[in-house]
Amino acid sequence: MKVLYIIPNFDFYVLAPPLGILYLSSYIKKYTNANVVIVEALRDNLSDEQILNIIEKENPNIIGIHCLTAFYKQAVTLCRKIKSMQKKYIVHLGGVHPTFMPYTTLKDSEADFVVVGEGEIPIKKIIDNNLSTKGIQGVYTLNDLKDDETQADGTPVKKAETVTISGLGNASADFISAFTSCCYCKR
Ligand code: B12
Repeated sequence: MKVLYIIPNFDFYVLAPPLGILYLSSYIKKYTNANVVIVEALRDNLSDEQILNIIEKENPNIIGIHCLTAFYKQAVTLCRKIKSMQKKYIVHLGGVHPTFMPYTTLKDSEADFVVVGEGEIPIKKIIDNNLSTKGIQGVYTLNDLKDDETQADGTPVKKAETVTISGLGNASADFISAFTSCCYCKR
């Protein structure tokens, strides 16, 4: 099983390690037998066509696209391009924007599903279930939703289950931000 994550390219000047995707990658490697490939299109200034070539070469079982509002247009355009490739890949989006606008994101992107909230537990369950997303908390297809806040049965959209970070006990954290020396510099 191979999971391929993409950080889309957009017109931006700040480069930072993609912490969310790195969390997902570490979790998958620790708790499943799947391989992970990360395509850093922002760092490597890749065009969509170059990304599609990498996808063809890597031939992943499932593709995840990181999505903030700042590069929403690029993320949904890329997703639609992947969905129109000859091979039918399973594609999903996650991150801040799909978390608060899951229905709109699904409609705009034509993704198979979105993940609302933290992605670690949902992706592990999806891999364990042989890529079935049925009944996994925080995972939504268009059939599951009425709008951005309401599920098809009228109840509110629920976030994914939360990973408890070792050392923090049951305390909640809004974010964890970590910096090392610049890993993108060759010096
Ligand atoms: C630290 C931080 C930064 C750092 C980044 C450091 C780094 N190494 O990544 C810096 C200062 C560089 C930065 C820059 C920007 N940031 Co910032 N940042 C944050 C902050 C405080 C924490 C992010 C973080 O690392 N979280 C921890 C990781 C583990 O969580 P995560 O990234 O959310 O990922 C989890 C889930 O979202 C999900 N997930 C994420 N991606 C995917 C993909 C898939 C496929 C799946 C299934 C799940 C999934 O699973 C992950 C693991 O649980 C958040 C606020 C917050 N509380 O989250 C704002 C925040 C994300 N930033 C924000 C913004 C606007 C920006 C900028 C656009 C600002 C600007 N105009 O320049 C840039 C964009 C940079 C970029 N290239 O993307 C907004 C985004 C709002 C939005 N609607 O999208 C936030 C939410 C702050 C806010 N409230 O306004 N940021």
